[in-house]
Amino acid sequence: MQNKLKSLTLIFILTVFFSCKSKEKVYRVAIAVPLTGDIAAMGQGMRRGAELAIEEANQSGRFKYKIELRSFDDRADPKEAVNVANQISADPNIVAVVGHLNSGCSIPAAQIYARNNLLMITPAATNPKLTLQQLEPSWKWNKNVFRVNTTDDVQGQFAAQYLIQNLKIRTVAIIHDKTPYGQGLCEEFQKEFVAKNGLVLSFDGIAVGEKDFKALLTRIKTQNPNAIYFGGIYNEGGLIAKQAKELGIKSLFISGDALQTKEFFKVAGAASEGAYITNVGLPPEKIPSALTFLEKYKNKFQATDLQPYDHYTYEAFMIAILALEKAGVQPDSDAVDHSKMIEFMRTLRYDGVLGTTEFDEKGDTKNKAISIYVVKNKSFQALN
Ligand code: ABU
Repeated sequence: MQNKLKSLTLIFILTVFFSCKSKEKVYRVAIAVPLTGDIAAMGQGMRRGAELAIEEANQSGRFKYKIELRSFDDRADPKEAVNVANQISADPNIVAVVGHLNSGCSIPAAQIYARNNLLMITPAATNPKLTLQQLEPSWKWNKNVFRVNTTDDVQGQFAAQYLIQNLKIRTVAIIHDKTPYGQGLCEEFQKEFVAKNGLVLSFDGIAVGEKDFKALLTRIKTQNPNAIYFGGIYNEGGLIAKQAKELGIKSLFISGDALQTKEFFKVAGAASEGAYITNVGLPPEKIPSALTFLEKYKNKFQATDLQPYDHYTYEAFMIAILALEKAGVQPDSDAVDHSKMIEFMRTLRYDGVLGTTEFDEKGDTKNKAISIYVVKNKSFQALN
């Protein structure tokens, strides 16, 4: 009889324990980036940044709920990004989305999140239109889009000024990949380069996925530009740098943030030496508040290289989680107030791995720092 009573007591305790456990509230934060395809290396890096942030938040003991990461693969394809945005918006437990990587994906996906009043923070898309579109009369929704990295108008201007003032470059050939990022960056660069009395010898578009640039580069060789400015991602950028060297082109090669990855060295090989690359924000090694993140990243992911947007993604997650904690979670129910989370973002002043983040009326960070690197011995050496 006593044994039976003990068993029943044990069953009761276990039932109560597990039913309490299963009632633990879970909030999800989504990441939407390319996890497969040609630029998956950058998307996978962003997911590593997200994993670190979620792990740290759950281990902090700050929350009565659990935060879960949900990953979505947009394959760097704008149509897939819209599909993914619809899936994310349909999950009532998703409280915010961090993404997308590509401006061409982020711009249309943002409209889906806006319709569903879901907070979106991009840690990588640099085309100004992403946030500017929220000021258009056709934007009937909450201004839900925020960006923790600065934009291509700032980056393009910086590159043009650096070439003219620091490197005494007078003539350039410009090549872009016809995406909102690549073409947009080149247009901004061109505007400033011309304004500073530089001469643009040519402005050409190539296609993402193209592999042979010899015909275009042979024409550019006859122009003998001081520099080739490229707007696009490391696969095409690496091949252009490599094939230019093979053709004996001596022009300096310069590009933007989507080439600040060791993947560029793998594609370009020895031709990456001497290339100049700009990135949005300061090098994380130079930001004291980023050092702990860098150490944790190294400990968790060992020899895996930091990709350009991993620390931005970590920061975007930390901010989304803070918005959930301070404004989203309601004291008397499990429901999340999405409008309050978005309002909270407008008042945010956050000191983290990117330095201080505050947002302007468009949702862009007020931190406009740009860094520039030169490639030496297969590493990016910061010049500012
Ligand atoms: N920021 C460069 C890569 C992502 C994009 O803006 O398309």
